Amino acid sequence: MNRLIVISNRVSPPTGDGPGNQGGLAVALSAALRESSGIWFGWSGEETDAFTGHINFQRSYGVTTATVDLEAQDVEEYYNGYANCTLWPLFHNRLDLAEFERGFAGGYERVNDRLAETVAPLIEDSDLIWVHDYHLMLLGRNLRARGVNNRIGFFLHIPWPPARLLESLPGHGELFDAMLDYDVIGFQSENWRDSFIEYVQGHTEATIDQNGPDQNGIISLGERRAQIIVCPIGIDFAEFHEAAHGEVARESCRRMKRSANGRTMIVGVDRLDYSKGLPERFLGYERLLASRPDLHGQLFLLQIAPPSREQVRSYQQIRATLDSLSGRINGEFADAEWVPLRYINKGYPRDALAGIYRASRIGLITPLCDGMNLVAKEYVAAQDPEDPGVLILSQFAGAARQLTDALIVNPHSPDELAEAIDRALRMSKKERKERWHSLMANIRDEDVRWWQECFAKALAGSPV
Ligand code: GDG
Repeated sequence: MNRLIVISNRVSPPTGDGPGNQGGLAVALSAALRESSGIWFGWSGEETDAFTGHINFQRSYGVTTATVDLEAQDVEEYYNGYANCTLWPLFHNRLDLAEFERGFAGGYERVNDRLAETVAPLIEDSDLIWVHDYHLMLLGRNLRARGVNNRIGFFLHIPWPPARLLESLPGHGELFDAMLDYDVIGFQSENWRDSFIEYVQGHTEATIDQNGPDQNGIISLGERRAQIIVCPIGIDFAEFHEAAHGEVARESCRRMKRSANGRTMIVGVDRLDYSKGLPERFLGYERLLASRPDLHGQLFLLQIAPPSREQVRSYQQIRATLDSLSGRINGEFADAEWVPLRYINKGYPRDALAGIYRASRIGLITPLCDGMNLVAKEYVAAQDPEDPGVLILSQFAGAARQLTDALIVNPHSPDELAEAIDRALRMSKKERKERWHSLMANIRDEDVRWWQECFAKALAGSPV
């Protein structure tokens, strides 16, 4: 078995916490790293006065991690700047929020180069290298420049934007060209793959051969060839299922039901991010309350939204918008005995979250643009098979391509959201069970280990 080197912006080694308290990605990558005696390399999350490239090696639960500190300027330009203020908004269709600062692009190039310089000496000839996400799109190129000829794969966790949007990015051609230094490029869904191919066809000299066995395509430019794969990430089904049946989840479910006091509960769980469609979700819920006074006092929406990227202005703005919208909705509709919207800016342990999902009749997951969306899958996995809830899912989440038996909605339309909630409230138990069984089959079969194996196979050069 070849040794695996995983490279990602941040490293999250196993913590040894109980079932359900480690994210699925960390669990899947840790298992693969453990089995191949691999290394997980990335930024430590810490700042240092001057970059030294000193690597801090640690071992936890059989996984070796190697992390480096970055300079404050690196963090500002590469992470807060190019990753979070340029690429993230642009790749999530928010050109209006994207900032195109040369300093950010310079910082991104510098950090991708520094990380390549630091990790290159750790790489041995037969290692397979798996680079993750939009923070590190140039890393493969920088490794090649240092003579690394190993197979290197890249997986994009977020969407690839439509070509007409990517065109707005200064230096988009170089960014794309650097992608061809990867042997494998993985996307979460066919939609993002198609946008990538649209860009290749309309803006580059590269050619695409889509006649291979997997139909996704091989992109060639000169001597370079990159295989495209679609490989949707899943959850750690077995572990999440166990967590959902554990004592913490059961107690959290009981407490939520007690607190609901007979009212129907709708749940949303999202990092507080403008891509997740939270204002639009609140407006759809408000539309329902405005048009259906008979529902007042009968239901409530619990929105859990732990703050994220608080240094970035657009995140401060979305938080202020939501504070004001939630205040308006509760001000208008609440009475002394009922609050229609419970809006919470803190996170919960994952096993407690599983209990909250289970107590909720409806999972309302309506991002405006999302690479995949794992909350949708967790919600389904946590349901009671005898009385499952209904998943309402945005058509713009990568997950919508797999979870076709959810109620699929356009998250921009308050009327469609209100109608979908009404339909979910009225759905018979028989229909709920049928839909849930079909959703579960996908979530169980295409779990995070399936995803990891699917990518690893392509990376090893085997047919997917
Ligand atoms: C990116 C892409 C893609 C949320 N609140 C709490 C909590 N969470 C956990 C959820 C879930 C995870 O965070 C969020 O994952 P998502 O997939 O929904 O979204 P992103 O963070 O934007 O992730 C996305 C993903 O990468 C993987 O490829 O699916 O499209 O944007 O697991 O449960 N966890 C805990 N408490 C909370 O309050 N413990």
